[in-house]
Amino acid sequence: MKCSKCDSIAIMSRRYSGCHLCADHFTEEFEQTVLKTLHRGKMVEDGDKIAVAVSGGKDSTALLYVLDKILADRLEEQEVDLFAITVDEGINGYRDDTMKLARKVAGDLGVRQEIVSFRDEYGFDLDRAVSDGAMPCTVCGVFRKNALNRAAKRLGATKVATGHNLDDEAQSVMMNYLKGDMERLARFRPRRRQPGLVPRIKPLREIPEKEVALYGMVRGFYEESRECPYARLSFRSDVRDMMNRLEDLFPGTKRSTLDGYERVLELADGRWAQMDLSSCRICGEPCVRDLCKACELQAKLKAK
Ligand code: Q46
Ligand code: ZN
Ligand code: ZN
Repeated sequence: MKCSKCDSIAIMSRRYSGCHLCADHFTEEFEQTVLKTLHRGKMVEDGDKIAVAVSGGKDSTALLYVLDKILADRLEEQEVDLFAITVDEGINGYRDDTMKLARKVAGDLGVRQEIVSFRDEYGFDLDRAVSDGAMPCTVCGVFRKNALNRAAKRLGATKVATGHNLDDEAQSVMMNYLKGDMERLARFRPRRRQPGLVPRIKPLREIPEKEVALYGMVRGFYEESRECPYARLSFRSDVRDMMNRLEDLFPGTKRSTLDGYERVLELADGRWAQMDLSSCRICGEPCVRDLCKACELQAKLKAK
């Protein structure tokens, strides 16, 4: 099959648009889409110090690679700065491999990297918390968010960039709809800054997961990594399977889920209140009540 833009052989096709692309046109389009996402969301401003959350998985390594590439001139001119933060949750038989990949990609690109671990920050490996009965993805999500924000502030970051792709975003929207969690759904797309919270940017949010993986393969840095052993235990995993099935049957479902959410947000503007966050009385991190989720969890785990 030929590329829709030139005579070369296509390496991918999109069922929802009928477009086929060769390797060169695919990478060009991928990088253009990321640039457009950055511009549209005014995600990167002069003077920004961007902390890229790099786990070593395919999304975050692609994110570090593509940001380093498309911001190359601005990095050279020192208009912006870019570094990696890797959080080691302590997941035996899984994290060691991805940590290696994270170190490799940061090293290859010459991007400095800060590593923080659950053990150092909270006194627990995730495996230990799970063996004490905790829900893995709940603990993981709460501690990781907290650790990233704390490390980003310590290192003077003005933005935290994460590798969430279109699939992740559509899943998150669907999960919050299914749970009826309107407050979380409103917070999912923050419209204002909250004190103490380094703003997050998601430059890959318009790109399907499969295309993020393909970008890594075409650019030659993709390495197959295992799935987290806890991944199948989460609600997200069921929603992911459901969305994948729907996407197979009705191509474009993931994109329309996200686009529909954006339209609902516009229509509901001002009706879904985004709470003012306060500061945790123990660690000072932003939170909804007087204790942040990380301190709450840490206390529960210590009590066990
Ligand atoms: S690493 Fe952590 Fe994921 Fe593993 S425990 Fe769940 S949240 S599945 S991205
Ligand atoms: Zn082409
Ligand atoms: Zn706290």
